[in-house]
Amino acid sequence: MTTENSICSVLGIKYPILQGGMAWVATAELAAAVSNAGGLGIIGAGHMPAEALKVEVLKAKQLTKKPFGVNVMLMSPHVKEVINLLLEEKVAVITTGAGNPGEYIPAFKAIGTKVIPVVASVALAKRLARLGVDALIAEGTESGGHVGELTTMCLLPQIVDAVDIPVIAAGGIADGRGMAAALALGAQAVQIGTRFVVSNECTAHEEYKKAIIKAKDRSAVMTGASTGHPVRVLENQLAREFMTMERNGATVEELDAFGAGKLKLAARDGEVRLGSVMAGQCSGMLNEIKPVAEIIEDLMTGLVNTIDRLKKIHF
Ligand code: TUI
Repeated sequence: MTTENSICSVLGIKYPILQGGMAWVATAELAAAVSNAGGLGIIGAGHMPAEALKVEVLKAKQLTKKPFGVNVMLMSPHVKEVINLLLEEKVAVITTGAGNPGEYIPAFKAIGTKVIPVVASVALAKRLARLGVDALIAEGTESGGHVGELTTMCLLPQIVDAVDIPVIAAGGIADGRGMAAALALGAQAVQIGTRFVVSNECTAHEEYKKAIIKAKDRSAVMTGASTGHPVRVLENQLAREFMTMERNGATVEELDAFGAGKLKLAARDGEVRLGSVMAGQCSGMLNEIKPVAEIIEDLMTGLVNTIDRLKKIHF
């Protein structure tokens, strides 16, 4: 099975699989397991202060000698100090989410760190490609957490056609069939979040993992569309209360205050009724918790089998 392609050589990885940098969920343990298994593990910085993130980065450096990345949430109040820490620690790959990382690109480029922003629109993809980013992650609304409006199926080919740099597909991909579909649409690699949450190495609370395993096709719903910060979560008491507040005309400030701290409550404390269980629409197809290495093996075997099946179709 040879899957070496240009994004793999740029990132120094064996398989074209990046693990989503999920806040409160993607810790050093998960990131290192993914990197050790041949993908690119990514620590989710979320709203962490720089000192806390430094602990995670140093832990990941202990747990793997392979490259790994950090996802920077650009809405974080600590974003400036987090960027400085990542420059100091010379983390190999930075992905960014929930904003425009333009002002930080020159400093990372200067030290050879690969910068890969997550985008949910063609306009931002074009703007960032012009600024010299190394690749882009086109994230469809199927993803968990903070999302855009377009589906992976429609967003991905439009971004592939609009830029000359490698594009990584995210949103709705949880098995080899999804990987094949993403590659068919022009992606060079995939970024996978929810599938890696339900792994042995993920340090999220067991109740969070169980909620994903229990989820059905329509369990992942979008909240917060009225605040301009749409967030996909598994439906629970919190999601229902949030949607009721939205319907009753709550202000953005009220909704933001209500949502604060709820992801930690679910992911760390295991409060999956009153916490925010961010997860993608693919949750319904996930039925078991497995080691990361097996997940990656399944993805690659499924990818190869799908391509073989497609090759046998004749028209
Ligand atoms: O960032 C994500 N997903 C996230 S961040 C997160 S942390 C959080 N915690 C509590 C409430 C809300 C979030 C959980 N999940 N994905 C990457 C992503 N970025 N998706 C969409 C975007 C995006 C959206 C708008 C990127 C840029 C953008 O516009 C920037 C501009 O200037 O046009």
